[in-house]
Amino acid sequence: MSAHAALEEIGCAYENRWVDIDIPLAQRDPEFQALTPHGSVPVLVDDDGTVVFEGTAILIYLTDRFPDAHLGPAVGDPKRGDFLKWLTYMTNTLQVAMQVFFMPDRFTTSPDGHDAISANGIERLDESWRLIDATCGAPGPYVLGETFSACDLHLQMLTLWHRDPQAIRARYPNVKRCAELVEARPAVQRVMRDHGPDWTTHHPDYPGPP
Ligand SMILES: N[C@@H](CCC(=O)N[C@@H](CS)C(=O)NCC(=O)O)C(=O)O
Repeated sequence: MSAHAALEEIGCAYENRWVDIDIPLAQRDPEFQALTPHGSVPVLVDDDGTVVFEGTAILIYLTDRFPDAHLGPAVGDPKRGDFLKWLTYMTNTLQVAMQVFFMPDRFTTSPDGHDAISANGIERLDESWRLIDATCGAPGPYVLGETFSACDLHLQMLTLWHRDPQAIRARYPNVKRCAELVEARPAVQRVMRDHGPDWTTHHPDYPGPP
């Protein structure tokens, strides 16, 4: 959804193709499989044939490809480092904590112990959200401070990967403020409508924030 929101913010022409990830990888559209060997969405195909998978890589790619959209600091801007590090942190730490929680079987070869792995995922999630909350709070209101960027699109999306997004937001008030600012943007509202109305039913097993 964050990659899609970036395209809407940019206002360029694009075609959206939806992929059913509830079916096994081998049965997914062969064209999709050829584009993204690990089978995950999203994947972007640019007009010149460039293929980019990994959500945050797409955000960085689009930020650089469309500088006039101001989705993040350009190379040479002192804020560029913050932009890269927070996008990377969200994808390789916060999202991984979500995987530990939601998919414990991917983190052990044993059929036992899944509950303990998920419990660890919840702790890791809390750690990551607290860190991001502190960042959005000082100075805030955005991840990079006063300036909106693609980091905020990704952050807002990740707040929805919970059974009860409002509970997550109540626990991390600076994250809440940032997500609400993002959701006030017309481009994001259009994308959220496209992605469906009820995020809270996506992960019915998630017990809520720790
Ligand atoms: N590291 C990837 C992970 C994206 C991701 O978790 N995609 C999920 C849907 S939200 C997916 O495609 N899952 C299908 C699968 O793993 O088979 C990214 O950030 O783009």
